[in-house]
Amino acid sequence: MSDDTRPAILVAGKMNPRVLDRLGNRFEILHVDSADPSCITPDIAAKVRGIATFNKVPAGLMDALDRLEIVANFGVGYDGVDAAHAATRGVVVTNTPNVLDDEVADTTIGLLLNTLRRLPAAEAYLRAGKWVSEGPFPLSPLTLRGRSVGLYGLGRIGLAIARRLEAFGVELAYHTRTPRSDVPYRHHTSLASLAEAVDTLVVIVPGSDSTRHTVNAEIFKALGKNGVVISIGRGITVDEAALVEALQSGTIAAAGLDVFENEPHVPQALIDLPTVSLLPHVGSASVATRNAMADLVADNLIAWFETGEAITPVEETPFKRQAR
Ligand code: NAP
Ligand code: 8YV
Repeated sequence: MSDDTRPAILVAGKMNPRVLDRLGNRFEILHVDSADPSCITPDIAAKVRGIATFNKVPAGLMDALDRLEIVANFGVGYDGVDAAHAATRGVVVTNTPNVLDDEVADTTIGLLLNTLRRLPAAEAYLRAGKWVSEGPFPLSPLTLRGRSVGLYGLGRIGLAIARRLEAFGVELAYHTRTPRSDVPYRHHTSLASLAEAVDTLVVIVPGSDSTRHTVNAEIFKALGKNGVVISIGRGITVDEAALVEALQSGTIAAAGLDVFENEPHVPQALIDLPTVSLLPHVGSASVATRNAMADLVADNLIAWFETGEAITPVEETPFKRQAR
């Protein structure tokens, strides 16, 4: 074994290069191919005290690392990190809240307008020379004008989306488990009640057992034939098979999706539908915002080992570092 005394950080698979640059000489970085516990050799197990991850740390990987203290996730959503298991082990999990709110909210507005006004199809039409050969692009059957928008989730990003939508002059309502006291929008105690009340649903809840497939056939029926669904939280919240059915049958009018159940795989039936606007999970994907996220990943690791306290621990693991 080496006599390196720097804390060892495990990177399983890919990591944003800025995270690795920022960790610099303070840490020893150990790379393995995947988050599968079988990748952990006795030498790695004896050293690793932290993990930097793109949202994939199963319980088995934590259990293969006796000295593990911290899992620093690149992303605000940490549904791929078993935070409940980390809590039982006294391991702190950190994520990247706040620094991406505005970027993801901007993307959501773009996706909403693309879906309603068919702007990507209009651009493809121009690029294909059809404006010249066939004349003006067909009028969009849908518009944001006169719509009422329901937000499923009104946390950091949901609120940033709502603030933007206020400027568009649409009616706003929301569903969360706990109503907020600091917003003027109408709260609905159930998602079904929200879907009955609005014609446009923006899905910005975390992926979890409590949200899995909650946007389903019942919700599409409640939205109605003018209904539009925009999904920017996590793919598992939307029942994709039921969504395809609802779009094909005209139960709802259109959908815009940035996240999918089995990324990067997108069902061909969705790709084939002209009433769907699709993005490859780019909500936060600008260089500036990804740099800010990378800095927060690195700063959490640095703070943990230098001050004994992480900057943005998730709610399941509000731990401080004990002398170990
Ligand atoms: P947040 O501040 O924790 O907000 C989550 C919101 O969802 C809260 O309003 C919460 O309210 C609500 N919620 C959670 N579980 C619920 C349930 N079972 N039923 C109803 N409402 C529920 O999180 P955030 O920072 O806004 O991020 C939200 C999610 O967006 C992330 O977890 C991530 O998955 C996703 N995301 C996607 C991208 C992208 O690139 N597409 C980028 C960033 C984030 P209550 O707790 O009161 O219910
Ligand atoms: C990231 C995200 O693109 O923060 C999140 O939860 O979904 C996105 O901002 C993703 O986590 C990077 O892996």
